[in-house]
Amino acid sequence: MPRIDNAELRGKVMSADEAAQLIPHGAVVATSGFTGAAYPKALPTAIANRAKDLHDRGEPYQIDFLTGASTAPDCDGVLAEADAIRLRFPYQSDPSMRQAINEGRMGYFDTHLSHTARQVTAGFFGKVDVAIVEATRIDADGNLIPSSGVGNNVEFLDAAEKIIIEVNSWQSEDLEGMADIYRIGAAPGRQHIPIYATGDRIGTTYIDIDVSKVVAVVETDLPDRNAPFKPIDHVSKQIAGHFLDFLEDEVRFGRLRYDGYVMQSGVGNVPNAVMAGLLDSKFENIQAYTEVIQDGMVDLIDAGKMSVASATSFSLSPEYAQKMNEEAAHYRKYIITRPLQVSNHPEVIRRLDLISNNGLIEADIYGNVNSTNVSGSRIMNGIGGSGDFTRNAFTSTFITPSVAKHGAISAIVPFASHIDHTEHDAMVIVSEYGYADLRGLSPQERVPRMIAIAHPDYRPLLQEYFDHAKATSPQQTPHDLARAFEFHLRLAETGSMMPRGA
Ligand code: 0RQ
Repeated sequence: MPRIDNAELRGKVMSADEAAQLIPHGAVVATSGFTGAAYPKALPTAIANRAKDLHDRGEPYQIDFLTGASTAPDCDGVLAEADAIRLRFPYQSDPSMRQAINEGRMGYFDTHLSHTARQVTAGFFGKVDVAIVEATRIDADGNLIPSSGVGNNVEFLDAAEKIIIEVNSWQSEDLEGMADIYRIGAAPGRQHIPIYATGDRIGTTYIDIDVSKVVAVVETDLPDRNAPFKPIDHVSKQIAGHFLDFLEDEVRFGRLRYDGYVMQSGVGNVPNAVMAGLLDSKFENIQAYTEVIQDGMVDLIDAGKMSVASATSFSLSPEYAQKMNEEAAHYRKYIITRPLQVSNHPEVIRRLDLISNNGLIEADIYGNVNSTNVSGSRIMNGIGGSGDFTRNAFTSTFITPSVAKHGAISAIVPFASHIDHTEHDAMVIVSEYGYADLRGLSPQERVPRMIAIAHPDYRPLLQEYFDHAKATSPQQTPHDLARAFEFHLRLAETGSMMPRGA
């Protein structure tokens, strides 16, 4: 089948450089792209080159850049390096972009991903001038067949004044049938989302668009650029082991069954180790209602352990992305890609009673969690979907090594220097020393559990802080505000949270 099956849109084919000329300085540009998959591959470089040329001539050129979530070096990376972005929204994880944000060269704001499409269509970021969306194919009616992710594409295409489509022939045509496109509608009169089980399909396999808004179609043949995972290290294995102990204990307490565990999983080394552990576990018919499909889920599907995985996009290593491409006709029996508003919707997450599992930067002794800002200031990535799932899960869990930077930083601190998930949302925290089950406990009852999963070197310091805070401020949540950030202050002054000579 031709990749561009619509005659009118075939007539709009042009080069990426020509299409970039249609995007003026100051434009609000909303694109596909979610965790290294399905992002536009040609336009970002063309826009970056345009920005560099204009900057060299002393002329301004910057756009506001809205996406589904993080993209890749050939999208977020090139645009950040060219200083081509004024404001970026939402989630990013690119090193060059992180640097530009933390150096103040670029504005950045992230929020719970389930809210982002609504915020954009409501005009929080001004009107959307151009949507740039990757598709695997355009059908005869001009509908888009999504590539390796859906993200905010539907709402961006609906909201934008102009549309540019990148048709990427690297993406398998067999991806057709994987997507389940459903518009959640608008209030007043918005209906419920009729997903009652993880694998329910409620929409179409394509995105219908207003063809008259399309100003350019650009043909590409370029791979998604996901970073490969690090090999699973000893600490990750230990954390995964404790997480699996937690699941086993949930079965013992009658809160979970070996059949039909519904998971959400953040991305990274430790979540991958958890999935590797599940391969050898007693759990069967595992289901994912999550944000991204990862290597570990593909392994679980291959092993017959996972029956269905629902997400908005892929976050696969290059090797697994290649495999997905080659065997998409097989995997689409197990995998559903949905609009971000649906994959992360609180209504469905609540209904499915799932167990969420995400990474963190630091947690404090009372269970407040920082996922985003190192020492309260330096952005790492963003909150992404972690809040959507943490707030609405049946049980929310977080996994973390007890220390970062070879022990110079403790992941358990007296007071989190930035709080993304409050003590009201965070329920279970897992490190290589065990799991702290905070459910049903008052703040002070939580402290010994949190200290028990801290690194042994930091436990006496945390205990001393708590004893001191309790003695000087014997209230519900004891704190001595003059000392609450002493770990962070010491880190800033000496490069380590550990006192000299300790
Ligand atoms: O940096 O590689 O330079 O050493 O942070 O840390 O331990 O490898 O863990 O990859 O799971 O990332 C919270 C960032 C954890 C991630 C965060 C440094 C550490 C290392 C990575 P180096 P690890 P992870 C759905 C879910 C928010 C979004 C989310 C995240 C690097 O999980 O972005 O959950 N979460 N989305 O050394 C200084 C500390 C640190 C620290 C770790 N306390 N201080 N540096 N690091 N702790 C997916 C989406 O929403 C798209």
